[in-house]
Amino acid sequence: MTATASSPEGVTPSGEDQAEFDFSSYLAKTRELVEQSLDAALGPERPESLRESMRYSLLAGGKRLRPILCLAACELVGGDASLAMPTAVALEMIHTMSLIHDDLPAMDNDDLRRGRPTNHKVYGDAMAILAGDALLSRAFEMVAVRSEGVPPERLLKVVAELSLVSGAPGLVGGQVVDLESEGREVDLETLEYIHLHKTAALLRACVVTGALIGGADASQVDAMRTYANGIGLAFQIVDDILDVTASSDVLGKTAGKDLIADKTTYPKLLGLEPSRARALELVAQAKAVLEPWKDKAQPLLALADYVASRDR
Ligand code: GRG
Repeated sequence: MTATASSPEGVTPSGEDQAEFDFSSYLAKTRELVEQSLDAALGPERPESLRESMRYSLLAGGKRLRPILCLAACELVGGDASLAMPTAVALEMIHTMSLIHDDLPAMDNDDLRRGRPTNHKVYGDAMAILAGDALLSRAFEMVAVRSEGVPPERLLKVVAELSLVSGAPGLVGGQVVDLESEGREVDLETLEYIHLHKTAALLRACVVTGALIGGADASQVDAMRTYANGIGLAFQIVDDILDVTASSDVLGKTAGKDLIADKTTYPKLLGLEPSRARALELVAQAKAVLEPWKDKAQPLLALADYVASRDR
């Protein structure tokens, strides 16, 4: 079995073992499979300088939450997670390219990402832009060309989902409103708009595409959208909290950036404790959507808790 086709099969326990679901070993095993598939995904890129810049950011670690969500959603609806691996890799490519572009001087102007200098600090602005562009194109290639065994009508829906999330209705739209809001008073509605687009949209695409590949029906896909909106906003609230409570060393990115950039955040609008309470409430709502799946939902339930309790 090639690395790209590696399956987290056997990672999710079945039958009686479900009650003793071991999340940390699930996370470690699935992450390892994702790392192998990411490493195998970037082969033939030329010129070498571009390949190096793409690999620098794609293989820089990170929690790999997005691909794991995709694989877990595929298994939730009874699919074979190995068939979702190319899409899981594509989602991490889109996430990584968004981080590279977000860190550029023209945007958040950050020097540190995933515990190392940002892409443009090492390779220059032009190469960072191009490496991001190439990762985005490669993501679509992964889905359209490298997803053997997935019915084409499912792949078409996956491509549609990824196109929407990458563009104005998703990350780009959220980023524009975020940039335009810097230094301004922002209300809760605008803040939620930014984060539903910048952050929750990609998490939504992860579980929706995973479920589509696994053969989900329309109501199951809707449940995934609701789940992801909840964990997506919770993820961002926790991100805002960590920006003020954690160190750059632990985060692997510059802490305290939101204050410096004069950004409106959940702690600034609501206060720290109410922000924590809101994140927990959103996670509880997300988990409630998974009730019909009972024990099969254990990975996604645990991932929702992880989003709220993470420390980096
Ligand atoms: C997708 C075409 C296209 C353009 C991107 C720059 C941009 C447009 C959007 C910005 C999106 C962005 C950087 C959102 C922030 C999301 C976020 C909270 C990232 C941190 O995610 P983690 O903590 O990071 O999962 P790791 O490093 O663990 O993967």
